[in-house]
Amino acid sequence: MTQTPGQTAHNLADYRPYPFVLTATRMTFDLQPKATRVRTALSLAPREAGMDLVLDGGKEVELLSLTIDGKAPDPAHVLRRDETLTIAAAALPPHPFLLETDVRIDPSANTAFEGLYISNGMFCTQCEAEGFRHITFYPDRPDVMATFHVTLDSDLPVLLSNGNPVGQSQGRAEWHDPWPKPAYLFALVAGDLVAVSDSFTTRSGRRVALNVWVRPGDQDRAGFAMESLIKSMKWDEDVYGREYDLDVFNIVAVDDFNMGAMENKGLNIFNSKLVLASPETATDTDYERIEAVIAHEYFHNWTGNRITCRDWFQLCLKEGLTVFRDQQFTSDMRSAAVKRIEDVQALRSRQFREDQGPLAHPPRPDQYEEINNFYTATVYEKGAEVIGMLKRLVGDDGYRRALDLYFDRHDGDAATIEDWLKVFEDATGRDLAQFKRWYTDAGTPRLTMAEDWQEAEAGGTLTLAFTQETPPTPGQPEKLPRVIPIAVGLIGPNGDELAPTQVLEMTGASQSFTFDRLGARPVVSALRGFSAPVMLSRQLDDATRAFLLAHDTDPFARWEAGRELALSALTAASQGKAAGGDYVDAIGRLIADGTADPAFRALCLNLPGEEEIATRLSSGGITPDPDAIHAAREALARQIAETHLDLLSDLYDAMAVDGPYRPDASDAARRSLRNAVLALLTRIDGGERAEILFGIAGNMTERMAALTALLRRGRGQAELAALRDQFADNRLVMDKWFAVQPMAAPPAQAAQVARSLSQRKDFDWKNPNRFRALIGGLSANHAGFHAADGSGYDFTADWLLRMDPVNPQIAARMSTAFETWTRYDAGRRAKALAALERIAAAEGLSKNTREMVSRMIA
Ligand code: 0A1
Ligand code: ZN
Repeated sequence: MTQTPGQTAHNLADYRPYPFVLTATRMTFDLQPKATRVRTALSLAPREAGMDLVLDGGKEVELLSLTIDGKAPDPAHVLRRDETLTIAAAALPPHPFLLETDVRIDPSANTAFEGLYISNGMFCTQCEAEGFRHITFYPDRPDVMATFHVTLDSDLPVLLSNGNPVGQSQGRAEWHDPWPKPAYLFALVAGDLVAVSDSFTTRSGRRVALNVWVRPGDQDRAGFAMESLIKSMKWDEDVYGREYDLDVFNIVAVDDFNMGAMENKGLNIFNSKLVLASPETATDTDYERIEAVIAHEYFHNWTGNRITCRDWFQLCLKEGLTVFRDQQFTSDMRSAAVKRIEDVQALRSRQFREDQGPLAHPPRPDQYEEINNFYTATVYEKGAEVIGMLKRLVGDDGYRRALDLYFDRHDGDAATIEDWLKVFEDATGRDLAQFKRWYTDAGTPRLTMAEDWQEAEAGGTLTLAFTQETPPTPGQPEKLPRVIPIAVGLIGPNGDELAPTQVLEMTGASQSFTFDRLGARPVVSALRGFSAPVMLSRQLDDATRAFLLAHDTDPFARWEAGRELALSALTAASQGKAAGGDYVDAIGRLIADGTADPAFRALCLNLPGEEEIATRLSSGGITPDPDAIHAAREALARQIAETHLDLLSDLYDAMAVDGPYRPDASDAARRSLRNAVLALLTRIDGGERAEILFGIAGNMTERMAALTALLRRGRGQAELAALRDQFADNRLVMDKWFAVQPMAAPPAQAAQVARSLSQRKDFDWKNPNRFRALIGGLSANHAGFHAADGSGYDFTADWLLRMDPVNPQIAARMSTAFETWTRYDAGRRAKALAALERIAAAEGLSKNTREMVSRMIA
């Protein structure tokens, strides 16, 4: 990969082990908002003679004193640079020694939320990836692991750190973590907090105290998080044989958090939106996400903490695997079919989009400037897909053996992708040299399938001829073929399954597979379960797609057939061609099919998003027109509503859920179908159904659905006011309130809606959730963000520039709104480029945003 490598580029090939062994870290924090003192003692031993000791340490860490085995070294041997502290080899003993430092930091000035900061009066930390260096001087890299003994001094009532509590007295708490860990897994929390508590007994009999810590008053919204934690602990024992390994497990909800959550050993810290939920304030999607993220962070205890990464290039080793595990968990807790379809939708909308543009990179990149820019859909979601393919190739038993070997062989290690692949090779005897390209190559392979049918007396023969090709990506103009598992089934003309799913293993650039002795020509159901993250193209008429939508036994392939029908109608219509009939008829049959799973019907009724239509057009070499796409999608939705008005009205009534709100999969499925119907009907009724639902619904799922439907029609002002009056003090609901307005606004008004919201006093933009709500809300409105007059680009650039000096991680992350800019027409491209260049020209731009913008305009 070559991304405008500046002086600060890090390269995978440059890896060298740290020249010192660090065995134990002892720290004492005197927590004061403006001047926190941190005393650190490191037990170090040189690995080789004559090496300088280089510690990481941000500019703002003020060194007060330093000693080696109790004595201050000659100042001439200590060199402080902006980001490091070096002690010359001449000042170091040739044997193990104790290095003690005393530093001062100012948590109250930390608006970047990296290191130690204050959120709503509570001290908390975020150390992944390189936050620890903002707390003290340290070898801040994942392959340096030590036990931690931490003492916290503060008047605040709750004082937490990693590991087990070993002492508690007035104003002081001591924690010991016996599991050696890298600094990125360190955490502390100090605040006025209350806990929802429970316990879990592991299968070998360890009783673990569980706490979900929240601000006083939020306890009644923390119960679901606790239930999710207990389910996760049990599932990891049952499915992976992994037990928890400390006496306590703490989760803390914080309001200011750059990401979703963090797996610090024994002390997970969460964005409060992924902990707090009640029916009145959280949607079904929020509940499902809370369950999944609680599981994700918990699962990291083994895949991430007990086995960590050698360096940050290996990030997908822990993230891809942990996402894969949380996806399996959700499939087991809810509906496997629905989960798979949702995951594919998310992959296509985020990762395929990333892979197609200037930010494309392999799951294991080999170069970066700022690692925080690589917490991407490619590392996470594609990293998980790659593991799904591995599992399909080696089978369930092979996967289990490989994972057991991985945990046995690498417990306590900082491992690599090579180590990971080796356990699969050793456990199954397979050669994975070619498979490894999935980790090292960027880009989404284009897979083409052609069918050839030959009649013969002994029965017909069907040949499937596949070719694969991966388009160029930054720094990788040409790619070699990959191993692609293609799950295929054959369906007879009467709709019966003729040949059950089998996995074809494609390894060449072109390859054919033959099925013979077939009675009659079957319909091929290809890429079942989305068996590989590729774009499949095949010649298929709409009637055959409708046949697959009606008969395929594989739920993903069935949904995909409907999706393809919808996309073919939408891409045609957005280029001014008439279309839509087959899809509208097929969807009518599906709506009428009372035996079909409501969740599945909901997934089929939700039309592909405008972004997805644009991606489809541009991958076919057509310049997408955002306004035409918007108009085509609206027209198709209206056509469905008008054609099937009676069916839809009946379904809307039939799907009402009685009784108290439950966030389980079956009630959520009925609500999602009903809400999909509401979205269609609101396009042609006067909005009455949505207004009534908003007024009577006792839960946020239905209220948000009703509000969104109304805003799309340019209505909903009274409902917005009602929501604000009721929830002005609830940050999480107000985030939704800020997000939905630019997102659902008619495109021509979207930037203006966002701009006027940004002038409100309660647009507390330094809070990452609030910033993401508004700025991300606009970029989720495809035609609004890409408005031809450039208003969406300008507004977004203004705010990225404002955020960058305050919180560079958030600015850099949100800059991905521009990542597809090159696929639009010349007028839009010129305006997007001007906005990006304006950002690039800003004085003092952070390394984070600079890297992103320069990759985007390279
Ligand atoms: N490891 C966490 C994600 C995470 C990454 C970076 C953070 O701050 C920059 C925070 C969280 C996870 O996968 O959940
Ligand atoms: Zn993770």
